[in-house]
Amino acid sequence: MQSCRKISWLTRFVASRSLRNTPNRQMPVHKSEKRLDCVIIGSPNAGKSVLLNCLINNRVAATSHKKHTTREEILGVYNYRNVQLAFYDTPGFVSKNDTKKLDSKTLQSIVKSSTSKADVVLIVVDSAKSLTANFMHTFGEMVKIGLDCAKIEIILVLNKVDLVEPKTKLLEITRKLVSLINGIKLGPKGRNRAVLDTTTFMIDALNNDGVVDVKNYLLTLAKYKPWVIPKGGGVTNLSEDERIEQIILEALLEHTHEEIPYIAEISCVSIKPNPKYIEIKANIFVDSVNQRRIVIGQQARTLVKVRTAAVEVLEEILKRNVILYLDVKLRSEDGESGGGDGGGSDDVELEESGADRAQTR
Ligand SMILES: Nc1nc2c(ncn2[C@@H]2O[C@H](COP(=O)(O)OP(=O)(O)OP(=O)(O)O)[C@@H](O)[C@H]2O)c(=O)[nH]1
Ligand SMILES: [Mg+2]
Repeated sequence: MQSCRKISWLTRFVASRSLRNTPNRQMPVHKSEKRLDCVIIGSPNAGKSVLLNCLINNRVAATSHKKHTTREEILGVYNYRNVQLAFYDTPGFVSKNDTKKLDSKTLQSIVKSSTSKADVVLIVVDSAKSLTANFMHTFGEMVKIGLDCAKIEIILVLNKVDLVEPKTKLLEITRKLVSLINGIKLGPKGRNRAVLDTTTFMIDALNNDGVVDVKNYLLTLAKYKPWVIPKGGGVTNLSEDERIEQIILEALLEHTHEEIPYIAEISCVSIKPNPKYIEIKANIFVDSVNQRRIVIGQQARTLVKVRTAAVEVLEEILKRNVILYLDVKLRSEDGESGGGDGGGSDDVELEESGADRAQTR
């Protein structure tokens, strides 16, 4: 994850909430405001969310070494003088035929709906992975969507270049991918698609290497239109609850079994600021008793790890001490338990488990 600028979530919470319900067209148009809508697409695990966080110098999207971390569109903005770069992170793009783990149609429809608002589509590629026939097919599908939707251009972003040796390999990768893009431009729907430029960047998003060049280039493409998030309105359209949920999800991905994070649903129940700390309560909903056991772990060890990891990030971002209560619940108990009091007979609320009292500040 990237380092984070100090932000005041609490003061921006109300602004971001009301913003989510406000269609752009109702915002006053300031003639001096410029904006560029940039949609980030790419295969699962290509590093899209790391790139988003890096581009906006902040931490809004969960990232992990596991695939399908991002499940919904996430907006993050970077403001420079009168220009706002609006970046839309999307779920990993999976081919229509790929039905593993998650509903590929749902994921594709999220990607397509995000891409429809793009001035620029950034196609992120994990350059450390081999260009298999399967990948090239999926890449072709992404290029078609990009060329059909982007109003200005598509940008090829070769990410994870730090993992590629020798570096001359990158030229070969670029040649193959650009020739596929050019082939699509010259194809059946080529007339409309061919007018768009394609620029290639090679970056290491994890170490913020080369990302500033992407940003500087995008700044030159911005057009006169109102900002999607007004000045002082924060860096994302995610509510404070959703940002906290992203952080807990990231910790859950890090510390639990492969399938669990895909099943689990995190719901922030309350955020109570006190003079010395912020108290946050969140539920983790799962489908079965067995899944709950996995999330909690023996003597609540897994849940303690999840909580410790989440608290560390929350404290870094909020610059405050955080007390986090995690309650693992069955989805079927949701209604009965009244939304997070630990009403179900089998519930484990971490603060009461006695396993990590030392964390309490
Ligand atoms: N070495 C290296 N690792 C990277 C780089 N960018 C991202 N990663 C790692 O790649 C993994 C995936 O990163 P994410 O940003 O979560 O990938 P994503 O494309 O958003 O994945 P989904 O949301 O699942 O589609 C994480 O473990 C990152 O730390 C990079 O430039 N270099
Ligand atoms: Mg992601």
